[in-house]
Amino acid sequence: MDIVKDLLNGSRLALSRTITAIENEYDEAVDIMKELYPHTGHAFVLGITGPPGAGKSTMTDKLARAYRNMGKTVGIIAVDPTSPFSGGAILGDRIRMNSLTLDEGVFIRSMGTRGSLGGLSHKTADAVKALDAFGKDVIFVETVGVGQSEVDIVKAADTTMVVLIPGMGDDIQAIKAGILEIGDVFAINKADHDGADKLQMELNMMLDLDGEMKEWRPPIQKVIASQGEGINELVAQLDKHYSYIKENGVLEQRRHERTRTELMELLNASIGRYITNSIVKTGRLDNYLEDIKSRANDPYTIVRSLLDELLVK
Ligand SMILES: Nc1nc2c(ncn2[C@@H]2O[C@H](COP(=O)(O)OP(=O)(O)O)[C@@H](O)[C@H]2O)c(=O)[nH]1
Ligand SMILES: [Mg+2]
Repeated sequence: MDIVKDLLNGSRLALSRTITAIENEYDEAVDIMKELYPHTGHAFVLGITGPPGAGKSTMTDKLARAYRNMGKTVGIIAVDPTSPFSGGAILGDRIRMNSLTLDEGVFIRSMGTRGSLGGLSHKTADAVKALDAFGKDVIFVETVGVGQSEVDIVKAADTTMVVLIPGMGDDIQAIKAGILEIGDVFAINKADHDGADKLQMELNMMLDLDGEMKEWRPPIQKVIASQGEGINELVAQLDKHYSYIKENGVLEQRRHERTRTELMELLNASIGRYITNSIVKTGRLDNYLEDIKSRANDPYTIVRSLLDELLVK
């Protein structure tokens, strides 16, 4: 496909169109992904999550610049599950990442919810692959919050960084289960505000309790993203984690798990669609419903016979 050739040859327009196709679930997206797939698997994917306003975009901007200074190319996907807007960069993010927009070595894209959240995590994963095939060395996936849907989104990442800020009060209790599970590196941003040390202490306690059996103890880095303070240290921590997962087979294991999940989800979705096409659209479903309601038949028997009919050839 021409669009794939162009993307692989470095066309930003082709990359942009590809992500649009992924986002809108155009039929051609599947064909594009097929051809891009052999070119993926090279980028370091960094997930960044945390509450709204924590400074994720500000931090992404600074981190991206740090990686650019090391000669690496950067892709950024800002995912906002609460926003119906997408396409270009969400305005606030664009301002926050101002310094990057003129850099040819950086590609920024926002994605919002056009469909379901579940769909969003799958689309994010495909967008990451497009950036990867394009040749980006480092790909940031910024997503709001620390709930289950965000956890799904950051599953596309090799390393996950959780950004917290002082003054969240009891919130940290509420989110701790989720964040302890997914955070490889913790950043306490807005360290210029009161309470950063207290938050660090609380977090350290939680990680100590949680981490006894774990080989990797997530580091906690204090940052003032708006002033660029602590960014180099953060990059060092991220690099350290990436080296660790590469050397200890964790990266391999995570990618294996991710590949498995992806294949299973794709398969389930395809089977679901196939069944929908054969039962719902042909009107057979309504007949079954009548039979079930009148007790002429039951759901279990119908499912069994449909499976025999549709899947066993
Ligand atoms: N005081 C202070 N403000 C910051 C810091 N980092 C970011 N901010 C501000 O916090 C606000 C939210 O930042 P943003 O990056 O958009 O947060 P996001 O929603 O997590 O992406 C912006 O007004 C930033 O300028 C920091 O280290 N200290
Ligand atoms: Mg943001």
